[in-house]
Amino acid sequence: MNRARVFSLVALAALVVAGGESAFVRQLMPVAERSAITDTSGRALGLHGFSTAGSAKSSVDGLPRFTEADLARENADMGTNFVRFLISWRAVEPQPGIYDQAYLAEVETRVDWFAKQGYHVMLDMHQDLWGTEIVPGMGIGNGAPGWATYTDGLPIGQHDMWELYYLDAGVIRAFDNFWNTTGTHPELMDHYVNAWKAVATQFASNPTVIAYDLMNEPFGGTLQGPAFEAGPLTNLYQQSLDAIRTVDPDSWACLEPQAMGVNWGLPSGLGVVTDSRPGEARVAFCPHLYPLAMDLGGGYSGGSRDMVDATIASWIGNTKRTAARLGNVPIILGEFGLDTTLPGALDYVDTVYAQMDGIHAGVAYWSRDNGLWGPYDTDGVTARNLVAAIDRPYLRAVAGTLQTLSSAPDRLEFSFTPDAAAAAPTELYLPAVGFPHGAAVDGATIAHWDTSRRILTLDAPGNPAATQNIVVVAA
Ligand code: IDC
Repeated sequence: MNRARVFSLVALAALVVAGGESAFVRQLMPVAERSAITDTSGRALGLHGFSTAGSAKSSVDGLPRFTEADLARENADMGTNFVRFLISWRAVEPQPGIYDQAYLAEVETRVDWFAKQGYHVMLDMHQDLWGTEIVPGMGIGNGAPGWATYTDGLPIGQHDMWELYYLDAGVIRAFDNFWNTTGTHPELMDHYVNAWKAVATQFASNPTVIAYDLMNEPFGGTLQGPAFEAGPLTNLYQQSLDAIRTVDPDSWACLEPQAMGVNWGLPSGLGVVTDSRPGEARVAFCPHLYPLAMDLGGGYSGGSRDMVDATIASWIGNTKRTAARLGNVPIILGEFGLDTTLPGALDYVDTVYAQMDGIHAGVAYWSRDNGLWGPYDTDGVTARNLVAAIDRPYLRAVAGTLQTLSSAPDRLEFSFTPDAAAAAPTELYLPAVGFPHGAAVDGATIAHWDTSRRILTLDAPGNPAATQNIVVVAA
């Protein structure tokens, strides 16, 4: 990392540190019990999986290079139950007002692969740097359709680090036009909202799709921090959810904060989004975690490790406060990841999962692409070191409200308040490496042990009124 790049990243940081919640607001936030994303049986879900996949960003058909066999391999190797599946506005609405039903059907074919393996799907409307057409033919950005890309002739440079394109005038202008900060494109946000309605129309009756991640890593252009997040971003989310609710009363809406700064542990100024569905609100907070010290190339060792730990600590505090402020909403870590050849990389992965257990957050690792950040080599088959780090014990679903959770490679300990209305049992995933001969359980009775899928099912508790304290160890 040369000095110029470090300074550029520090400049990015300076753009956003002025934003966020005030210390006053922070002090008033209660640390309240959070709700959880639930399945159709009313169980609180533990979500472990990948963002699948970056390869969808640039493919002509908008689909990731990912096959049903790839999914079977992933499930056998790591026991995942969740996917953050990349879709894009350019593929949903290739021409203004024209929705590509063939594309949506292809997405649903993939959703059905996940359904057969017992997964839950979150559809992620992905974008980076606005769209593929910010510099036509260069493959720099992704997400928005060409017809919605207005850089107004402003320049876009050339950078080694993709994030630095966010500082270029042409990219900033494309966002300013979308958020209608320029006052010249009020139609663009309406199109985006209606694109979500088209997606929700396709998936409303598909129980495998549990959530919609309304926008990947929102960027405010010339608006940053609360001016952006509490302004046009909250407004777009509200309009999108309202449109989704006209066709889909049940799926969750996942709200990402602005990425810049919040990815590094700074607070979010996102506003409250209300859910018009009857019953409980189904809104979740889904930030990303990318410590700046890691971006600077230091990995997770020495002084860089200390900085990363400090980032994780502030990220957790700020994430909990924002989730409380948004209405005690559930948390999903929508992205974290790194080049796992960096020093200490797997320790970092372990640390993040342990910390997310502590706040009961679902996790989607970035990403399910082959190569240095992913679980498999470029051949798509040879397991990399990441596989062992992701293949960890976790709670797939709990028939009640989770109170505490902690895990080690050969142990899972948790407590929960049973919910008599839950129509399916508590389920755990226990990897072969830590549980070669299955599990012994204290505090509950084993109903079933699926040795091939490595899923342990527990009987409903004898006394449903009492908090259950359960310890699962290797047999
Ligand atoms: C990265 C891809 C990289 C691509 C870049 C721009 O790994 O190949 O060139 O996007 O499209 C994010 C983004 C996610 C990024 C990821 C890793 O949400 O799209 O993928 N990342 O850089 N935010 C922070 C990191």
